[in-house]
Amino acid sequence: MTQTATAAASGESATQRFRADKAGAAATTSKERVDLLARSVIEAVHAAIRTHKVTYDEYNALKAWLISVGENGEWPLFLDVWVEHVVEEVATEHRKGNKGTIEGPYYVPGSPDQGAKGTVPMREGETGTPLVWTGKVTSTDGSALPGAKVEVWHADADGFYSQFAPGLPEWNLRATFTTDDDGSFEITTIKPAPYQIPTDGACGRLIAAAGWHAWRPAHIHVKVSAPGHELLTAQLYFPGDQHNEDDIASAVKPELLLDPRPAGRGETVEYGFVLDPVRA
Ligand code: MBD
Ligand code: FE
Repeated sequence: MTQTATAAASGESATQRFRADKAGAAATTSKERVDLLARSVIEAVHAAIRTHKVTYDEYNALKAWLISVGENGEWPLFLDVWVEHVVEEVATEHRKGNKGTIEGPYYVPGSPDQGAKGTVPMREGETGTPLVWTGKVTSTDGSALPGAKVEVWHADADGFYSQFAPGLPEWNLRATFTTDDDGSFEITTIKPAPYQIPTDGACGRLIAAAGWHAWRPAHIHVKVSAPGHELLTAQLYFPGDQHNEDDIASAVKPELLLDPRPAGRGETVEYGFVLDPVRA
């Protein structure tokens, strides 16, 4: 593989993905909401300028940086890392079932369906500790949800997501599972590694300029859906990861920590999902 992953290339892919799946939402926002929210955000910027006595040099540095975020296609990355976690918190505060967390920029719908039990598509000799994950999807009243969809996606050992980094098979480490009659599923994959967001683009330059770090803890993304229930978007994390406490995307919650145990050549873990019925 001679191609290298760049922030601009993964940013461009994330931007295209967003345009294809979600860009239509603008049409449904009323004039009154746009007026309220745009004014509120602009006034928050004014307040920061007054409080910190922002200079023209700083204003021009911001302008240059914002231009490069767009040029690098990094608006999905910037928003999902520094803003989405609060949107998710507000959107799901009524729920009684599973905690969720942010989706991030690298979801792709339509991954191959493996039935109730199977292995996530991966390359021959894919690097990483094998992980067998069993669980059950239920409703908040405890009833099993057969036919629920459990979509999973995660990075490889080098921190790359298929369809956003070059040289990976299209559906590498992406799959959909469908729960069987008692709501259960069994997923075989590999444990992902801690993940660094791209450092060679505009978001990376912000991180370096501010003296932050670019790390997220190792995580497996999931979307769990069933008829009559709210879609659950979450990520699962591993105990002891040094970035569980300082995730750059602020997306770790204690309810989302797995508890894997050694088994054979790999590890095994049990984790199920409780979905909220759609509100009347
Ligand atoms: C990721 O893999 C991710 O999950 C988030 C939220 C942001 C950047 C990369
Ligand atoms: Fe991720």
